[in-house]
Amino acid sequence: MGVVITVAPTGPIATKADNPHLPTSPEEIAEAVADAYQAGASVAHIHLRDERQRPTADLDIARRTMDLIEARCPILIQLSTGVGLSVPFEERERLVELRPRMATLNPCSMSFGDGEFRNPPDKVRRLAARMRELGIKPELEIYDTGHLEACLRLWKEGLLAEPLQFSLVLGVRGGMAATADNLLTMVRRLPPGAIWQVIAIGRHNLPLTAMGLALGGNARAGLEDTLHLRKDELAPGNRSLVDRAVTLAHDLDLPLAGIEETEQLLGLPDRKS
Ligand code: KMH
Ligand code: ZN
Repeated sequence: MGVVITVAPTGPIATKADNPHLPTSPEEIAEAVADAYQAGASVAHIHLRDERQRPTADLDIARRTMDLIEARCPILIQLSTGVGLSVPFEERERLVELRPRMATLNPCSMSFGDGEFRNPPDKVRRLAARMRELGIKPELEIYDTGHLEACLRLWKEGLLAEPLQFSLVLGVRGGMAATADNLLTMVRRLPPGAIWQVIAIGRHNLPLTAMGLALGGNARAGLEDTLHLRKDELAPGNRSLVDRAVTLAHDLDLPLAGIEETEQLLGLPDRKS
């Protein structure tokens, strides 16, 4: 089985003031995603911004972004339901009504940098149930060991379809630190058959992404996770970060998963019929 590369072109916090290459409009995001697809990405993790670059769950902006991406390439769209720290859960969860193939599911509330990321248990359960109903594959973003336990409880309640797909998020202030030891701990704790990738934030992005690949995980790349290509050097766009992940996979002798293989690997319900 090949490695799934996910591009995460824009996150919930940084702006063009932090890196002028950050795509923020639907057109810029669609261009960055199409470019990443050409480089080898098969999944696009999407955050949206309004005209003032603020994170938004606006359904028109989301629809337009999805349409622009779909017009350019067949990459699998994973909408972020995390959206941004200031956006209420009720707005965030509505994004799944656009029926992306995948969407994030953040199982727990937590401190997040200088802010707070609110994911109350009853609302998480409601969102998981709705995603299951719509056949949308959850990407379970776990920032600590307790978040894994919360996901396993959802699974036992029948709210998550197999295979479970985890992102091990390391380096967010408020979540687990970006260390090799923490990554190994998390990988050891995953249930058999789980599919996973590393999301390593900031300067730990490169070594922990490489470790994740070497340990049998998938990889994520893009300006959501790091604005830099190397120390003191801003990434000149998402493509450079995706190229770097593709090179890592290639050097480790790992083939890339194309779209169909990714659909099979993740057990995505068929949408064509
Ligand atoms: N930037 C991630 C670590 C989501 O997309 O659902 C957190 C996040 C969550 O953006
Ligand atoms: Zn995200």
